[in-house]
Amino acid sequence: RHKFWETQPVGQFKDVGDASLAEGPIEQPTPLSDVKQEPYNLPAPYEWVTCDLDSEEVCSEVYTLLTNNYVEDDENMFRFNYSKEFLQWALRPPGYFRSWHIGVRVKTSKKLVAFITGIPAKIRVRDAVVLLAEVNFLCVHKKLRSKRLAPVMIKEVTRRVHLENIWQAAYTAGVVLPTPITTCQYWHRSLNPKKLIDVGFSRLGARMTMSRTIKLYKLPEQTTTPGFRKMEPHDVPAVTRLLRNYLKQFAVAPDFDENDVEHWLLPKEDVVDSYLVESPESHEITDFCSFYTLPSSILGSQTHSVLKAAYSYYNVSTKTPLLQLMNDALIVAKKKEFDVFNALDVMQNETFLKELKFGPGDGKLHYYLYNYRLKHILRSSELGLVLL
Ligand code: MYA
Ligand code: JJ1
Repeated sequence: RHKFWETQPVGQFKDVGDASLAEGPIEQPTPLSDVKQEPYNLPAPYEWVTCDLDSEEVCSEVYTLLTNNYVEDDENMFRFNYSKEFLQWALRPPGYFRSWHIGVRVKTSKKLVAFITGIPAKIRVRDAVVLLAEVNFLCVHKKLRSKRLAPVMIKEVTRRVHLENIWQAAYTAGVVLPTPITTCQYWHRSLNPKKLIDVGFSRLGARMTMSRTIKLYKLPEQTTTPGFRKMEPHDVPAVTRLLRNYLKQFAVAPDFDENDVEHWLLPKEDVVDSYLVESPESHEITDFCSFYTLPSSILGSQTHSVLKAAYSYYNVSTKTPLLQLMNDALIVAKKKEFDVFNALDVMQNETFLKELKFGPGDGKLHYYLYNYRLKHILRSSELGLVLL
């Protein structure tokens, strides 16, 4: 059934639930001198390129490939539209490897037709901190689908990760592969219900009019938590402490240091937003919330071309109830003219989703580890990791 994935060191369907197999790496590392030195073979018309994302021109080519060919919903109504600034942020974290930004071009025309990336990350899996590659942005041009290019691209990124002496990876997909460590549900909170209904993202509920719907989703103009403010550079040490302490409770979560927090969580316009609560009395940082900006192209509409979506990222509550903190996040997202606020049912998100009028979407997101076995599938609430 999975001619490629059956050959890879990943949990196989036949082994699900087999507690006799140990938790940890599936295969041992080989000496670096045994890692294949030459790239895998592509079909003759194509060639490998390393994409230099410092180059405005290359970045635009990647942006165009993804804008026209990346992930769509199951009815092909919307397509992720990651911005160039977002891609540069997502792909150049501390310690990134340029060699993991892999393109495929047509030899004759030099047109970019496929892409896959890795970035290094430290992820804690129960008690073990694993240095791994987060693999993302796998994309094959629509005209080149079903030619088995994806397996070659996955093998090539694997080879380049191995060359850096890294032997594990984490990735997400909307499709079921061998075998998820957990499966998450997408939830959506309407901020601009009229537009969402107009473009077919959501529907008028039973016995609901447009004006009742708009009223249902209305939010206050101002946030409610005293001391709620945007994160600033001098907050990095306090936010790092808060987040590290919070993420301890999850079975799988990033092991962020201050450099990571500076990169991933300091606000970057139209890319990532972070807010925190500074106690008006003690000036302690007690709570934190963040979301990233990922618009989608609207494929069919005469009236609107982009859906502006915020995605819940990392949130920590120690003093402000999470429900109140996330309500403030919705208020700032609405002020920034997002149409919808999306979240997965990871971490403690289930404690606010229904109450804050999120509704379940038609999409699921499966999380995977490469060359690392877990004895048991996790509940989504045991997952402390959000990939972009
Ligand atoms: S997930 C986002 C993926 N991208 C999209 O969905 C964009 C739109 N779709 C496309 O561009 C193509 O349909 C893609 C497949 C490129 C997805 N992850 O070439 P094919 C398997 C893994 O004939 P195509 C993200 O970016 C499929 O089961 N495998 O198919 C994370 C089959 O194998 P098998 C996938 O449709 C990516 C084979 O590919 C996926 O032309 C993580 C068919 O190949 C998928 N999303 O192209 C990658 N979709 O026969 C893994 C299909 O066995 C990283 N397939 O069932 C692993 C870790 C590597 C590093 C390890 C370091 C140590
Ligand atoms: O956005 C998604 N679904 C929307 C739109 C559905 C359009 C028809 N298919 C949705 N809308 C309902 C919202 C409604 C608002 C009021 C309350 C009730 C709910 O459900 C879905 C997620 O639900 N998104 C996708 O399908 C996109 C792909 C998701 C998989 C991504 C995998 C790629 C990751 C690689 O890193």
